[in-house]
Amino acid sequence: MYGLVNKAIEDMVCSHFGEETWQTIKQQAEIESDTFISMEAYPDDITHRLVKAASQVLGLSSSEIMQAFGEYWVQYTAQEGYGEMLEMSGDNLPEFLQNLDNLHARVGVSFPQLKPPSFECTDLEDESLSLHYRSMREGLAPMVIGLVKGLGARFDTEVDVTQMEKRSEGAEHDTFLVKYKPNESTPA
Ligand code: 1MF
Repeated sequence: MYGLVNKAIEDMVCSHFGEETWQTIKQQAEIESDTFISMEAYPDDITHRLVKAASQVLGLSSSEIMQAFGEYWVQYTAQEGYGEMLEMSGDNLPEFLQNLDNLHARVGVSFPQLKPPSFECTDLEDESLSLHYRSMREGLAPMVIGLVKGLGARFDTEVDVTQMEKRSEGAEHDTFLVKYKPNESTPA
């Protein structure tokens, strides 16, 4: 994945646990390079090693770390140069989810080594939808749960995500039931 992903993991760990903990995690993951370059494509193995090492050092499950990372990614990319792109992708949670394939198509034009996942929305109701996630990568479903929660925070929307079908258990792809409720607070 692009170095931006590994940089986001670094930023998340450093902001919560400090630079020293990050160095320990990097060492445990046997990462040689001092810094990641956002626009360089790295082997997925690097990211997986970082998640595994973070899980060992912090005493959290890999799935907890990936979920936290998904939530973090939404705010991190918003402040690291992709704010405008995110703004163009929708004003609310269901709209944003329906525009994700377009977002990845736009990123993919400039960065050809992107391996974009696909997100398809079906069964659209007032307060729920089914989200179908298809990816060239395996094992990232917990991150998707975090990503949707991160979008909930972005749009001030209460969200509940339940995984209905798991590729890891033989399904053709991962499916999530997303229930949401915008917070209709009236500004003063
Ligand atoms: O292949 C990739 O390197 C890759 C990296 C990140 C593919 C997708 C993504 C984003 N995606 C990660 C989880 C799924 C991965 C998978 O299944 O293969 C999260 C998608 C997402 C979901 C909900 C809400 C927001 C989301 O992401 C917004 C987004 C997506 C891509 C980028 C930024 C924000 C992006 C921008 C530039 C990139 C890479 C990704 O690469 C750079 C960076 C700096 C300079 C040059 C290229």
